[in-house]
Amino acid sequence: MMGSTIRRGTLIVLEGCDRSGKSTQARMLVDSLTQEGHPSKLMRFPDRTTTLGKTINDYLTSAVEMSDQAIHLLFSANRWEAMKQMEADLNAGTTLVVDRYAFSGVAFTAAKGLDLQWCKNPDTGLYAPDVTIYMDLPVDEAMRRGGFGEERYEKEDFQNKVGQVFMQLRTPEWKIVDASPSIDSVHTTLLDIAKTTIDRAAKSPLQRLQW
Ligand code: Z5A
Ligand code: MG
Repeated sequence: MMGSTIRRGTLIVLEGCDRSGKSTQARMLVDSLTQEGHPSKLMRFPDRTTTLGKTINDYLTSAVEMSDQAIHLLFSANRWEAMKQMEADLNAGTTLVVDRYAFSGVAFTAAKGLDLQWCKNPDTGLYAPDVTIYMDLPVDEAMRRGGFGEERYEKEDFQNKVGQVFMQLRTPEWKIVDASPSIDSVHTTLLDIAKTTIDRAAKSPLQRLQW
């Protein structure tokens, strides 16, 4: 049969500090892309629904304690356990909009003072995003949004450190988006980035994360 090759799906990652609107925007992006005829699926890390994810949730809600190294590896393993399904979805032409990924993994652990390269190693070889969108929001503005302060890492000093590591991880390919305008306005910006990336990504093979 000729001309029936399926365009691969695109891997779109949303990163950023707490309350920058990642989850809100990831949901809206999947809805708009789907409506515009791009099959899309929402994913989030940590995925708290798996066995590993339940332990991560217990850690985040301070129900259990764990060493910094052990929890770091669990967050990474929680991504690795999703890779098979992600590969299947992308090969079937489904675009994945991922709410946090390996960059959060590194930023949160390195902010505790652990070696940056050590933090990167377990996530090396994961599928690399076709685009990483960084939602940029000053921490004091984030704190005025709903829900801040209920989980382990939701403290101003720590969030500032996390933001500094994110800026060390950024590459010229990252899209830095001002997350302070209205939800609809940020959505318009993200949809534009997503559609441009979908057009471009179909022409190139999926990469692995090397850092
Ligand atoms: N973590 C880690 O340590 N290692 C890892 O490998 C990974 C994660 C993957 C839980 O993550 C914690 O795990 C997280 C990092 C760590 N800890 N911290 N901090 P999570 O993703 O499950 O966290 P979350 O509970 O979803 O919160 P969040 O991601 O920080 O929030 P968000 O998704 O960026 O924001 P939101 O839920 O879309 O919006 C927050 C509020 O602001 C909400 O009331 C919205 O209605 C409002 N909002 C959103 N956009 C706007 C605009 N534009 N204007 C005004 N108000 C807005
Ligand atoms: Mg979220």
